[in-house]
Order: sequence, then structure tokens, then C-alpha cells
Amino acid sequence: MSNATFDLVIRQARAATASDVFETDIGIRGGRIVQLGQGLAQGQAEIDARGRTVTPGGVDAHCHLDQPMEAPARMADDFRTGTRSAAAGGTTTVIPFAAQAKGESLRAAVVDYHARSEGRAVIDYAFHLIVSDPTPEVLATELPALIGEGYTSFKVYMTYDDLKLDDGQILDVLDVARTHGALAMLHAENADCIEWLTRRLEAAGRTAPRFHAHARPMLVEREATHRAIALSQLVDVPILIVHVSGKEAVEQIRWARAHGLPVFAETCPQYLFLTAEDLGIDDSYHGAKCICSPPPRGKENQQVIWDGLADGLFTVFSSDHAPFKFDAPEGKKPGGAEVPFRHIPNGIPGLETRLPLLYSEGVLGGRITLQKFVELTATNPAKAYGLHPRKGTIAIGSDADLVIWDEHEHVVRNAALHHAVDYTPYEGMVLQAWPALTLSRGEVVWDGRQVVGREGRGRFLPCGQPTLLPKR
Ligand code: DUC
Ligand code: ZN
Ligand code: ZN
Repeated sequence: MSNATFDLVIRQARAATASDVFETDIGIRGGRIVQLGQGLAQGQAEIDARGRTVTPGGVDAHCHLDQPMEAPARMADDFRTGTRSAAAGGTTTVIPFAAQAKGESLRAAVVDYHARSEGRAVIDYAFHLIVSDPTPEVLATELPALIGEGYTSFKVYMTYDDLKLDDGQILDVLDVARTHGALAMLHAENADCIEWLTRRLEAAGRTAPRFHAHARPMLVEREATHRAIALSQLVDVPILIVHVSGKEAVEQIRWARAHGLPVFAETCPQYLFLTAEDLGIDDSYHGAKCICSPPPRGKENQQVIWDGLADGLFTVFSSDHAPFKFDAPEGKKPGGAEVPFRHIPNGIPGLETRLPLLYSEGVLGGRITLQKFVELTATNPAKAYGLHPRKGTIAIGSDADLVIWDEHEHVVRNAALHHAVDYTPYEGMVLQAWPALTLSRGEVVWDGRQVVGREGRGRFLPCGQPTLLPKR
């Protein structure tokens, strides 16, 4: 038996947290960081990280895995392929959604989602809830009980017939969040405007994928963002607006912040690296690959999102991985056909590419600091969803979830990714970095060539209350 003080020591890391960058050895025992400093004692295993940046493993707080869908649609990734893909891209915690179907209990959705995840994940995971049917029973009993059990965040949709809530229902749900200290995430798009525009486009024969963006202009997001802010102000509760895509929604959030309102916002890689043109400049069906909601905007809008990341407008950077195969009847070609945009499943893959894109183009591209990268991709999501400081930082006592970066040219190729989707929107993009190693609780789960984490080793994480703000 070894007398080593540590199970593993990572030597001479250039470690980054949301506040600092410092050279240190990282001593790991029992899956946790137990010592930081120079010249640590010998570990049972050692990794030389000299000259390498080491960041906390990513917390992807918005992704969809094996979420039940209306037939024929089916998500390409389950907890096995999704978490393998996440690990290969430096993410060590995912928070997908246990989605309530209308007429179903929330508890049933959670039980079902545990059955889908049990024994499959390679990295740790928690659940958000999706509340689509806030009955008196859900509001008075189920939701408070689930919040108490560690499901402390839930998403509310302002669009999609099968998911959307009206304003009164949103107020009811926000009131539960306030009473029980949970965080509501809002999908802010005006459903009636989208339906009205979609019908007009259809009447004019404009049904190719690119018209998805025409049916969801920025105004539609701006109006719903404004309304979400007003509803949260009425209830006096913090909210987080997910997948913010455009300048006009950003302006609403800036207004809210300027008025001292606790409105948090998330954005995603697709709003930095894609534009509406990726949905097609003609009527080609390939544009379906980039259909997501809200849609990517104009080229000039990308700078607005970069600015919001750099200046603190955005709190969280997530993938919104919503994986559908392109060439498949359960994916972007429902039943095997090229269909009008209304019927194309919404979402793009991005779990594996989220961190490399932002590290390469943001940090190495000189647009954001390394500390800001850590804050957006790990620390803040862990705080927002009650997982910090166990997750999201490099500190004594935290789980040893770490990424060691390799700063070399790396061309994104779908063939090299680990999701079960048959494309990536970022095919051929030349990045300057990729994770050389990903560690989850001190175990290597991605070794730079292969996912080596065992399926089923990932643990479910009950979440505490959000800690982005002082306790109210
Ligand atoms: N909203 C999401 O959060 N993900 C995918 C599609 C959508 O509309
Ligand atoms: Zn959404
Ligand atoms: Zn989503």
C-alpha cells in the first residue's frame, strides 16, 4: 500500500478561477481537491501540467438529453452519449430538463427522468424541471416538495403550444419560486406573434428552413423578455432569461439591470458563431441543421453578444444542446420528409464544442479574460443552480472536476465528436484549443483521444438554493 498523501497531484498548473490565475500544484484525494500550493508531496499518480492552463470542469446548465418528445421526433443523445460528448469537450456537470407534459404530474416527470439517466452518465448531473401544467396541486404541493428535494430551478416557456404558460400561470409559478427560494428560467418569445407570422409565411409559400428566422424576429424575443421582466418585478423574484439571442432582448435586460432588478441572462455559442444565413440563403433544406429558437441573428448582432459576455450582462454561457439528427425521420426530416419549417424539431448540438469555442475565440481571441471564461462556463452556473462550491471552481473541498487545456490548432469535425448527432454546425471551424484531459472527481474521463470515463460513474446531484444573490 502506498503512503502517498494524495491520490493524484497535478503539477505546476496555471490554474484559473473566476477571480484569479495562479501557478499551483493541485492535490486530490477522494475525488476532491484537498490542497493547493507549490511543491506538494508525492501523489499516488501524477500529471505534469507545466505550461498548461487548468480550469474548473464546465457546468453546462442548459442542455437537453433524452427528453421525451412527441413522435416522430426523438432526441439523438441520451445520458450516455450526451455525457460522453460533454466530457470530451471539458464539461463535467450537465443540467438537463425533467419535462412535465400537460396532464402529467411533475413528480412523474422526475421519476421518469431518473429512469432515463440511472446508470448511464459518465459525468455528474442535476435536473431542472420544466413546468408546463401548473395545476393547484403542482403549485401547492409538488413543486415545493421537489424544490426541497434538490430540484431548485425550473424552466417556463412563453411559446410552444404543448409547453407555454400564460401570464397568470407564469405569475403563479414565479410566486412559488419566490416563496421557496428557487430560480425560474424563462424562454422568452411571444407565441402569438410567432403563430401569426408563421401563418402568413405559409400562406405565401415561404416554408423553407430559412423562414424559421423570419417567423421569430428579434421583436418577438424583445416583447417576451420585457414581459418576463415585468412579471418578475411584480412578484419581486429573481429570474434568469435563457438563450438570449439578440440586441433587442439585451437592451431590455440592460434596462432591468439599470433599474436594479435581479434579472440574470444566459447566452449560447450559436449566437456568437452562427447567423440567420446559416439557416439558408436559398431554400436548401440544409438550413434545418441550424434551426433553433430563438434563431441566430445578423452578423452585427454577434458583437452585441460578445459585449454582453465581456461586460457582465450575461451570467451564464450554456450550450442549449438540443440534439436531433439531420438525415433521420426522428430528427430534422420528420417521418423521412423535408417538411415546412413549422414542423422541424428545434435545436442544435453543442455540448462538446461549447467550451473549446469560447476558450479559443473568447480567451485566446482576446475578447474575454480567462477568469470571465471560468465565471461564465462553470462558477456562475454552479452558483445559479445551487451546486457551488462543490462544482464550478478550483478550491479546497471542491470536487476535482478539472480541464487541462491543449493550446494547438484543432479543426472541428463531426466525425471526431462523441454525440450521436450526424452533424455539427461548426464543421471545419479552426479552433486554437481543445481539452487535453478532463477529470471528474479526480478521475480522467477524457484523455485527449478517447472518453475513458465509465458509463454509470456519473452521480445525480441534488441542488441547493441559488447563491448568485444573498439569501433573501
Ligand atoms: N428552447 C430550448 O431551450 N431548447 C431548444 C429549443 C427551444 O426552443
Ligand atoms: Zn427554450
Ligand atoms: Zn433548451
